[in-house]
Amino acid sequence: NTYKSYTERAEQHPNACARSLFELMERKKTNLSVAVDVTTKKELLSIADSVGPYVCVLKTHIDIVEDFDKDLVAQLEALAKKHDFLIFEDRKFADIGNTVKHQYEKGVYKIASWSHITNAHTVPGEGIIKGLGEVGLPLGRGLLLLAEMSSKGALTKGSYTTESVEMARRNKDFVFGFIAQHKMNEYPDEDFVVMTPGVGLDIKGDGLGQQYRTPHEVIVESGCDVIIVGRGIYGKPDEVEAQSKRYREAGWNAYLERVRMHK
Ligand code: UP6
Repeated sequence: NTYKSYTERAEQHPNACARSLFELMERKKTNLSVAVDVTTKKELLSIADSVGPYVCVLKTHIDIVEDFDKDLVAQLEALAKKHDFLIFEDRKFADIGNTVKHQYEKGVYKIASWSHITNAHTVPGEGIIKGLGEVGLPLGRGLLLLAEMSSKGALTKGSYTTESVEMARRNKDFVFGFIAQHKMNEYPDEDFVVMTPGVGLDIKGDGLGQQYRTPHEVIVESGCDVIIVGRGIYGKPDEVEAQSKRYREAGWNAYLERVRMHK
């Protein structure tokens, strides 16, 4: 399934969240997700509005925003409608099921109420998926599992990764894919979405362990589906739009090449 078109994958996907993502990617001709890791409401909204036309998913770290308020969420939701993108709060939940359930639904951020997609580490075991699912499933939300991280020395490898994939297989109603560095589909009937951070065209790392690969490496060579780009896009404030166009084109061309190669 990795090598089919996003349209074909949308048509046959059992998970509603994956279906709407694939449809949206084809409609807007983009497999780009921008990670907007800025610390003020004003910057977050301004970047979201600039990159909006070029992305399928806007990725947030809502807990780094110094002046977070309910209005920020309302405005993000309005931008998601205006530009037709999904919101992905990159919360990386990592606790027992009962705790993450509250972290997802309650507290200051009420993530489940506005974020279409969120993600979780698998280190606590499957209870984390069950806990998050109690909140997210009735709302039609989707979950990604962190099967592999992009950073140097990450422990997410070997049996950790393969067992994470097994957990996803057992929870396909809620889990529709992974944060990972290569495709995870192994059987003809399975179609996990792989969203991949650690993507950059100009540099190889950041001095704090991050490692970058190109959209071509990620999409064509490794079979991932969505490229996640942060500082490569918002790093130079006067180039946000130009860089979004550049990464969108690089990601989309890589996807077209992959579909052509496997026809
Ligand atoms: N991210 C990674 N690697 C992972 C998982 N998540 O970098 O394995 C997230 C970071 C950041 C974004 O939390 O929001 O992806 C990458 O940003 P960058 O492109 O500026 O490095």
